Amino acid sequence: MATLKKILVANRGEIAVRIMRTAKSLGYDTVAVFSEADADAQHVKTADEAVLIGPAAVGESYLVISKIIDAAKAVGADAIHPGYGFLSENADFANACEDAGIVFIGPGVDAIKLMGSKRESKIAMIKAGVPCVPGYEGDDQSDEVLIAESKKIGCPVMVKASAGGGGRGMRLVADESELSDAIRAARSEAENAFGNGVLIIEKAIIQPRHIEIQVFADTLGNVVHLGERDCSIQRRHQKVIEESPSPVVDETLRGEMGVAAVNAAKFCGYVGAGTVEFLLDSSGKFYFLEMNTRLQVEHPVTEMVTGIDLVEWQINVAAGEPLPLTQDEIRFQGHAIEARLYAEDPAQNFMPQTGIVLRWNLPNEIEVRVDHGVGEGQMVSAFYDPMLAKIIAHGETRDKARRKLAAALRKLTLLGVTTNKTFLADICQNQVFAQGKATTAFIAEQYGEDLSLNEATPDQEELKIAALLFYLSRHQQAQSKSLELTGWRSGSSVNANIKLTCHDDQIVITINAMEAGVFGGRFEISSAAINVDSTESSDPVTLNTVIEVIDIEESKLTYMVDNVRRTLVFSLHGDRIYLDLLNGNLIVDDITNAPPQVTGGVGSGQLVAPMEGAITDIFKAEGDVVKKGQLILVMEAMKMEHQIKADVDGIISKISTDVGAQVKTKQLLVEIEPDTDNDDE
Ligand code: MV4
Repeated sequence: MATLKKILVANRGEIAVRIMRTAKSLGYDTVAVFSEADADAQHVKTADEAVLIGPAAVGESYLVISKIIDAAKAVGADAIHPGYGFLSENADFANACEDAGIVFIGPGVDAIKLMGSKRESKIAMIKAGVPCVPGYEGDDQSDEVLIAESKKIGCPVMVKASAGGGGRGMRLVADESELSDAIRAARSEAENAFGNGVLIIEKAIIQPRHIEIQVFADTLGNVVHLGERDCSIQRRHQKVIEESPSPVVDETLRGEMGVAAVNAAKFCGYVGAGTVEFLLDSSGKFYFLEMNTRLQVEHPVTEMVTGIDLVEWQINVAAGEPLPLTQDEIRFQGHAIEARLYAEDPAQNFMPQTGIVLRWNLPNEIEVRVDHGVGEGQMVSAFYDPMLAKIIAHGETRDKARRKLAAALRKLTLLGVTTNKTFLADICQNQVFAQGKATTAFIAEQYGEDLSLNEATPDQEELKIAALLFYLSRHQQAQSKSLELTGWRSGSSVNANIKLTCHDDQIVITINAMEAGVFGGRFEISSAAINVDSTESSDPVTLNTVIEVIDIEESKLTYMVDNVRRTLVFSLHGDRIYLDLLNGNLIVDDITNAPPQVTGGVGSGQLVAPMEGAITDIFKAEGDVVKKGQLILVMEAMKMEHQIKADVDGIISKISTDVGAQVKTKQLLVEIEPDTDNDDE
C-alpha cells in the first residue's frame, strides 16, 4: 500500500481546484502546475505549492509530459492526478509516472490503451458480453471490404475513426451511394487528426440518448457502478447539461446497464474511476459506445445523488485501499442537474469569447454547488477550454432540481466576458427538457443547427440606467470611493445629455436631476434614438421615465421605476459599462466625448485585432495602395480564420505585426493613411 503525502494536479481551471479541495480536506499537500498565462489563476492560488511549467500554449506547458514529471520531482510530489482532458487519457504519461516512481491517480496503462481504440475496445467488449452496436471492426481496411460490410449492416450507418473522439473522423451515411466518399473522407480526416486511419462501421442509432455509467474499481478486484448520467443535451459534441438519474432509466434498466458497465471494467482489469458510455435507442435497447478512462467533467451529478466524493475514492484506490462500499450499499437520492457555463456567445454561433472577468458573483441564496476556477481580474484567454464553471443543483425531484438550477443561473453574475448563461437558463425552462424528453438532437431541434440565438436587445429603461450610472460616476467626488447620495442630491440640478452606443445603435439620453425623493435621488430621464444610417439627426420618439436611486454599493444599483424596486449588478470602466440583465449581459459605451465618426461606414484606417490570436498571413506591405474592403491579413483565433480588411481607401503607412505573431484583442495591426479626396463610392 502506497503512502501518499503530496499530490500534484496536472490540470488547471475548475477541475484542478475541485481535486485540490478534496485532497486538502484529506490532509494531502497539493501542488499546482501553471503556464505563464495562468500566473494569477485560481488553481494556482488554491494549491499549497505551484510550479511554473512554461508558456501559455498547451503544447509547451500542460501537455508536455517531461515538464509535469520534472515539476513533481522538483517538489517531491508522490502522486499525480491528471484531471480530465490534457494528459488524463495518455498512456505514455501514465507510463512516465510509473517510470518516475510516481503514483498515477487513474487506471493502468493497458486499460487506457485498450479504450483509446474504438476498434480494439469494441472487440474486447463483444468478448466481455457487453451489448455493442452491430457493425464491422475487422482488420481488413480496404474500401471494398468496408463498403461490403456497410451494405451488410444496412444504411444508415456510422463510419467512425478508431482513434477518433468528439465526432472527429465520423460520418453518418444515409444511402449506399455515399459510402465510398464517406469512407475516404473519414479515413483522411482520421489520418490527419490522429495519424491513424483505421475505421469501424456501425449501424446508426437514430436520435439516441447518451447515457453513461460511472464505474469504480479498486486494486483488489472489486468493481461497482454509481448509476447513470444522462448527457443527451449536447451541441456539436460539447456537453451542455447533464443529469442523474436519467429521466428515461428505471431501476431495471439501471441494473442492466450497471452490470454491463461493471463487466466492461472487469474485463479490462480496470482500476479507479471510469465511465462507460452507451447509446440508448427509442425502444430502450442500449449499446456500448466507448469507455472514458478518467474522472469526467460531469462527475458532480453522480456525487450529489450518491453522496460519494469521487476524488476521495480515486485517491484512496490509488493508495491501495479497497472500495468502502459494496454495490448493495450504494444508494441514490433525489435528482441532480449540471449546467456548464462557457465563455462563448450564443448570438455569434457560440464563438468562444475572451476577456477579463470584471465581476463574478455566485448565487448565495440558492442551494447549489458551483465548481469553478474563476476569479475577478482573471483573463479568459483563447489558449484553453472556454468552460468556466459548472452549476449543479440537487433536489428531491427532477423538477425541484431544475427550478433551483434555473434560478441559480439567473442570479449568477459574470461580467466582462460573454457567456452562455441565458442559453442555459432558457434550456432549463424549455418544455421538452422539462418533460425529460431531450435526446441528442434536442439543441439542433429546439434552437437550430447553425442559427445564432438572438442577442439581448436593450430596452429603453436599461439604456437609461446605463446613462444614469455614467452620469453618477461623472458627478462623483474625486475623493469619495463610493457614490455618495448626498453628493448629488443637493448638488447641481443640471440637465445632462449622454450619448450611448450599444450593438451599433446610438441613443442620446437626457438626464434631469429632480428633487430628492423618499430614499435618494430622483431623475427624470428621456431618450432619443439616433438613426446612424440617415442624415436626419434624431428620432422624434422620446419617452420620459422617472428613476429613483435607492442605493448604490460597489457594483450594485437598487432603483425604483413606477413603484417597482429592482437591483442590478454592473461594472463601470471609464466609458464602458457592463450590465447584468435577466435576458443577458449588456455592454454600453458612453460616446458623449468621443470624436465624431466619419459617415458612410468608412473606417479610421486603424485596423486592430478583433480578438486574441495569431497572424497567419499578410498580403500587403507598407506603402501599398488599398481600397476599402481589400484583404490585408488573416489571423487565426479560436481555431477560426479572421480576415482583416481595409476599412478605408488609402496607403498603408504601417504594418506593426508579422506572420506568426501572437496578438492581443484590440492590438493595432495596420495603419492606413486615408485618401484625402475621399468621395464615398
Ligand atoms: C453514434 C451515433 C449513432 N449511432 N453511433 C458521437 C460522438 C461519438 N463519441 C459517438 N457519437 C455517436 N455515435 C452510432 N452507431 C450517434 C452519435 C452521436 C452522439 C452521441 C452521443 C451524444 C451526442 C451525439 C450527437 C451526435 C451523434
